Amino acid sequence: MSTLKEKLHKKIIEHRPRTTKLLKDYGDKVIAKVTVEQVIGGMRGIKSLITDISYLDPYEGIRYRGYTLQEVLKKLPKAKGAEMPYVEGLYYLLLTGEIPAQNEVEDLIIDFNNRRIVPRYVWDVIDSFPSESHPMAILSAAVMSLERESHFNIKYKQGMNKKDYWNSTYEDATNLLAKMPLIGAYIYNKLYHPERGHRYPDPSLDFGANFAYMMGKDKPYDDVSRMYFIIHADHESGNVSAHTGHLVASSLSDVYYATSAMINGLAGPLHGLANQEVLRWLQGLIDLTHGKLPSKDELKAYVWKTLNSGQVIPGYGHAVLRKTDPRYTVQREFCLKHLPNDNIFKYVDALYNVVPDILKEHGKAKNPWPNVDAQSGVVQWHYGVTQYDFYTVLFAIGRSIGVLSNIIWDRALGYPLERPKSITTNMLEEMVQSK
Ligand code: NMX
Ligand code: MLT
Repeated sequence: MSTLKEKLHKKIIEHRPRTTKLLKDYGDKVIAKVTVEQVIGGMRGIKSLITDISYLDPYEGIRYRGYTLQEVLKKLPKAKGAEMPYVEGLYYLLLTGEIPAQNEVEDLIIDFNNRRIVPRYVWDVIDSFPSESHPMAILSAAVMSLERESHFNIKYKQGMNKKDYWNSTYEDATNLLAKMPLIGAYIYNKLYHPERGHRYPDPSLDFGANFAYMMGKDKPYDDVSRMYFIIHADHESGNVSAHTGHLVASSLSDVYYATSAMINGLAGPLHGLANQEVLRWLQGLIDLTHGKLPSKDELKAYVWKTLNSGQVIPGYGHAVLRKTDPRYTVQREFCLKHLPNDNIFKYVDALYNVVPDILKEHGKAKNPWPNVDAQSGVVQWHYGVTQYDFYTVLFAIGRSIGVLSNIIWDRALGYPLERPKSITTNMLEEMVQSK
């Protein structure tokens, strides 16, 4: 057993009695009420999911296993000379709750390397897509095609004990995670650089650096990749992608089915695809102003035009957050350090100074502040990834770290099939009248 798996096993054994006690001693304790608005309004704020991997405070933003993003970026081990930590270290942290030592991450990097081989048929699936296909559709299908590799399914058919579900799920999850950057880079090269072809990974490199290498990008794109994958990894469990992954896995569908499903949820413009939408919207503004930074009044007019035509301002607002997303801030700080004179960054920064006030005046969005997606495309564009359809694939690679960690723990703690109850409009009307 690898060091990480041993540590995880120990943590699972320690944790199980807490869940058992909660269920046995407090199973019928009421912890929340549900309003009509919540039932009709997308279940906002209903506390009905449990996870220890991350928690989202509306004013502070995300914490992974209790650590803020700044703390995660500071404390996790890094490669020599790197600004951003190893992605493998984040997987260790999310699974165990502990910051790994340098040698523990190095072991994990070797383990990931050994799991990187992608079967030929996955490349065939990707190659069979027409080149106009959206990269998220290709990614979802590529992950789905790997389903036949599932260890969980083999063990399940052999009659596995429920207590052991986590073990083969860990194998499947780690196998898939190690392959995600290869699949992403292959899709990128196929769609946008067919002349270059696929670059096979360099076994001496970690998750982030390898991705940069396969994308054909020089430093500091290795750090950009590490930063990207780390900040997008998890956002507690109610967001569409994490929730979809959890829901699908709750029927004991394997991690390939669940991850493909989470990718499909992430591909919507109100969720992960917003990063692509931000760049599309920005390009509209840049074209309109011929690349010359507009005045405050011109910016305001552009924002109001979007709102008045019944569209949302991409990259702003959030279902839970009520302040500027710390993931936005991490990327902004990176931009200030590495690309302060980038023209698109200047547009993004100028918009930051006008959009929140306009959204407040508009009076609809509960959160007028920017989310992660308002900044993420700018960094990619700067380093030459200008094909913004691809941006959500980067989000998906990052998000798979959190979703897969959650699924392993779901199985370890024996969380059951998810199956909430629905009611009809008639029933709801009767319920409110009888109150
Ligand atoms: N621009 C214009 N209107 C907005 C915005 C925005 N950025 N954000 C919210 N609203 C509107 C929203 O459409 C709704 O209008 P209506 O009453 O007509 O249906 C109203 O304000 C209330 O919505 P909220 O309760 O504030 O937001 P909700 O929780 O429903 O949705 C988002 C959250 C993120 C879907 C929403 O803020 C949005 O559409 N933002 C733009 C898209 C985006 O950036 N998504 C990325 C989110 C982060 N991620 O990576 O997933
Ligand atoms: C996310 O990272 O999943 C998004 O910010 C959306 C959310 O948390 O609802």
